[in-house]
Amino acid sequence: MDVRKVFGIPKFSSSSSSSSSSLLWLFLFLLLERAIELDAAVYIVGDEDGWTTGYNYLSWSMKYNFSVGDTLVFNYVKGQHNTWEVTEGAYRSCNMSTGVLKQHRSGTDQIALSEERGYWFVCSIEGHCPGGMKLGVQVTANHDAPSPEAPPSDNGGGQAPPPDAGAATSVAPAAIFIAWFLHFYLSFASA
Ligand SMILES: [Cu+2]
Repeated sequence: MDVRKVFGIPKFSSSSSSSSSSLLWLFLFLLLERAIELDAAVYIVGDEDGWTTGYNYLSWSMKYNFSVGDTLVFNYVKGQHNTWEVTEGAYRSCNMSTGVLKQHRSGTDQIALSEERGYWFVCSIEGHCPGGMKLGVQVTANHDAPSPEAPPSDNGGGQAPPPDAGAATSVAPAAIFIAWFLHFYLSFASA
């Protein structure tokens, strides 16, 4: 008696289609993972102006709703600026003698907003924080949380809609279709 037949264990050595099928599912898995990632937004701080002096980052931050899973990217010429994550107190006072949480200085600092809380960033180069190189963002639970009415804002600013809600829902069916198509294509190719 062939034990593999009883338990339905595939014979990998004799079947080429089972290995291509495994690759197919890996491909599908990667596509779906990518689709889920697309639900998280990446924000270039200061948009095309980047992280620099003479820019109003308070106005910039009020254009968006930041959610857990999103990423902030600080772009600047390495050595001319930096990105220090600090406490709210250090952010407000621009006094970095205490309250420094993390120091970034790569020139393309990518900061994952992984927690539901306020994040506070400054440039520590002398004069830059008092000159406006400071950013505070309030990170909320997620994009899809229902918000029947815009919550009251202490800034009185308008609420911008989430920038990319729904991106994942359009990519996932496409991934399934591509995998389905490849499944039949590979069946033909290996026949
Ligand atoms: Cu600076």
